[in-house]
Amino acid sequence: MTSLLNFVYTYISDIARSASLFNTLSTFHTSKSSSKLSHNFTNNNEIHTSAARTSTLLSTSTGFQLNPINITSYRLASTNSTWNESSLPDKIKSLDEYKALYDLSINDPERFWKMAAERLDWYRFPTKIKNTEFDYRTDRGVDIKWYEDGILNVCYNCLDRHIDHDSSASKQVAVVFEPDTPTETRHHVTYGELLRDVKKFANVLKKHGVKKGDRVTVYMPMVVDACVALLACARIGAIHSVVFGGFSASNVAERISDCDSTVVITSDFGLRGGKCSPLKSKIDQALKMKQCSNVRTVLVFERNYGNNADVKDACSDQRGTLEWKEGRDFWAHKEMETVNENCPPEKMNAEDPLFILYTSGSTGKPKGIVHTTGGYLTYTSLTFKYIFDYNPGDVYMCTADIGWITGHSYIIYGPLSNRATTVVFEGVPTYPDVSRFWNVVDKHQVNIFYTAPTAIRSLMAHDDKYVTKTSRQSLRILGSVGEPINSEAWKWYHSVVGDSRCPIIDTWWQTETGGVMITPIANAWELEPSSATLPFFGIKTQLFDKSTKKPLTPPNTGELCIQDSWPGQARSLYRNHERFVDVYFKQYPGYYFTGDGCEIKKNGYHCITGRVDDVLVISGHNIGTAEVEAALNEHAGVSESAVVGYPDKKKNQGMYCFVVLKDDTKESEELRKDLIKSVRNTIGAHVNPDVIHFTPDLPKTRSGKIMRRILRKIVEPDTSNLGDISTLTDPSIVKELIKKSPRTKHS
Ligand code: 6R9
Repeated sequence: MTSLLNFVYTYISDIARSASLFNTLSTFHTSKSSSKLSHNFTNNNEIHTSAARTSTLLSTSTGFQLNPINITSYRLASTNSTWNESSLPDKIKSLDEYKALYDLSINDPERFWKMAAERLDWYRFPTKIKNTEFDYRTDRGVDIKWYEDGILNVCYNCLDRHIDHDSSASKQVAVVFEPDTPTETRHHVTYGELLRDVKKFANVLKKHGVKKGDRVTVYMPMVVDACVALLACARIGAIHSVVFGGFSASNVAERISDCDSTVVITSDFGLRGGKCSPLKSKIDQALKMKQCSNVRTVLVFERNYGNNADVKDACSDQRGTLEWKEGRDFWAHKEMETVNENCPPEKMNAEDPLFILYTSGSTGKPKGIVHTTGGYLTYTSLTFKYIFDYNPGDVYMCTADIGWITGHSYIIYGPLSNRATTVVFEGVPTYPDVSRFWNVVDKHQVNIFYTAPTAIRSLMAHDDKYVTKTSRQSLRILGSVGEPINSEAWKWYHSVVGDSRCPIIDTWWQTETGGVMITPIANAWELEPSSATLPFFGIKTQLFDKSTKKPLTPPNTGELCIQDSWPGQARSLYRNHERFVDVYFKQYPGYYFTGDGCEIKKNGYHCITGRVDDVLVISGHNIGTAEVEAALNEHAGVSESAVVGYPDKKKNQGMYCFVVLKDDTKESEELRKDLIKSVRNTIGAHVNPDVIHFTPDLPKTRSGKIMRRILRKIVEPDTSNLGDISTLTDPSIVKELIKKSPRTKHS
């Protein structure tokens, strides 16, 4: 802790020296947690800051942006300032500074991304920065290389180098572990301790024959050992493939065999919301399947309660039943006792793969997204630092699971490469009650909090008192990722959770993009509810018309593409470059196709409208389901909704709305009519929901995304083949929906 404080003080005095701001230091010390930045909503939902900002030192020194943004077209009007420095700034303080650097990043990407790479430590600094081709019609075809002759190690950059540069880093907390049961004794892990465990575990992997380039499947709960597993792979150059702990045995088997892993890292159990999840048994089941016959080693971390005799062990019934295959299964902690602590990091080429992460595709066969070493780390490291305005000493918490890209990029690699303190949260937002997030924020004095709209919507369905009874004074920045955040949820997050004082950083990106692409930069410019605002450095967006395939000039709405490569992007699909090109580069030759719709407004702000395949065509009108959902969610009684189409001879498609009501709202015919009316009022009289189906819940994937594929099948109706529903949080909801659907009854 002392070192943390030292860090903060050193930092403050550095800033103070450069900005001659000694007189504001006391304000900073005392007001960091109590300062107010008040936002007023105007009629058009724009937010203007009305009070002088005191919550961060730099804003105090520069003054906050009080004027509306002066961008008249999508191409940001150039500024008078150009970037003449030889390195990147520590933070982005204003829209002008952003514009100067943005111009540079687009006009001279080599120079910009060279400066970004200088933030990392390299064994050999690259002489070639960018070498990329997006056009599949060229002889070269789609081919993406960044820093191709550079040599570095990701684990070294996340751990060793902080200690090598400043020995006090070894005592700084790297990971704060918040267990599922709040009363379980938590342990904080310092950079020194994490490095020691990673080195040992890396030696365990080596002992079991894992070499550079080998694939290792990781199937772990949200515990510190998961970070150890990933960083150990990175240290020795093994390619990790994390499979989310909620996936079924057959899903894991499919992913183990697709990338041909011979080693699996797991845990005996996992805990979520007080329930025990038998991870090791699921691996046992998976490995009995023929396609996994190549797996020769399973390394098992132990999840126990240590000295917490007072905590009920939710796994106690199952502990005695663990299967153990001698010669294949090994306890990680025992193996770690047999190896030494010395494990030099492997020297990796910048384009060597770092990991594979499977994401769902439209065909049902998962896509093994491949990310590489140098570009990925440069990008996640820079985005983390700028977007969240991370200051030394800040405590940062992201509620994602390491099974998803957000967990990879913004729990582990982005934060640790910046010497941040990152919270690993094992639990769920609603256990033991719906105050959990905010209690954790208070307990660990979290300054930056990053979560998903689905969590926000589920929490706002309950009484505000579950939030307001907590302090949350430590919070400075709130982030959102994963889906469009409707303006009601945005406003609730901003005003109730953030006490109208924390900017909402709505970050748009994808597994394929590696890191955040369109986003506000904390405190640099004004926000609008439901807008991810502006592209990050090096990201040039382009809209296209879906039917004519012609480029559109903003302000406009269309299909979102990216014009040129950025270092964090996926290089390919594992052993399937052809599918990579087909899915992302064939629709609009020369562009990366995101699959998302987007509106770019007059001021250049981007609003993601949802997946483009989520568009209904009703009586000749294109209607984004996300738009209808937003309208339904605006209604005071609605917690959440999902809209899908079904075939209709007259109108082409009919509109079917699944609606989850808030705790205190009862379904009624009157409410049904009211909802239809408000959709018509909000979007237009051409938008008429045909069916309103009230339901207590929606079928969701473990990462919180609504599984529309299943909803579509229910309303078509074609319920004979629903496909795999084992990845849902609660598969039983599907039966309920089928039973109650007027379309299944009458079919
Ligand atoms: C990081 C992540 C990617 C898809 C993406 C889009 C949706 C993510 C969003 C958002 C609107 C945001 N999405 N962030 N939509 N606003 N801020 O979620 O990756 O799981 O691959 O999902 O999620 O549709 O295309 P991934």
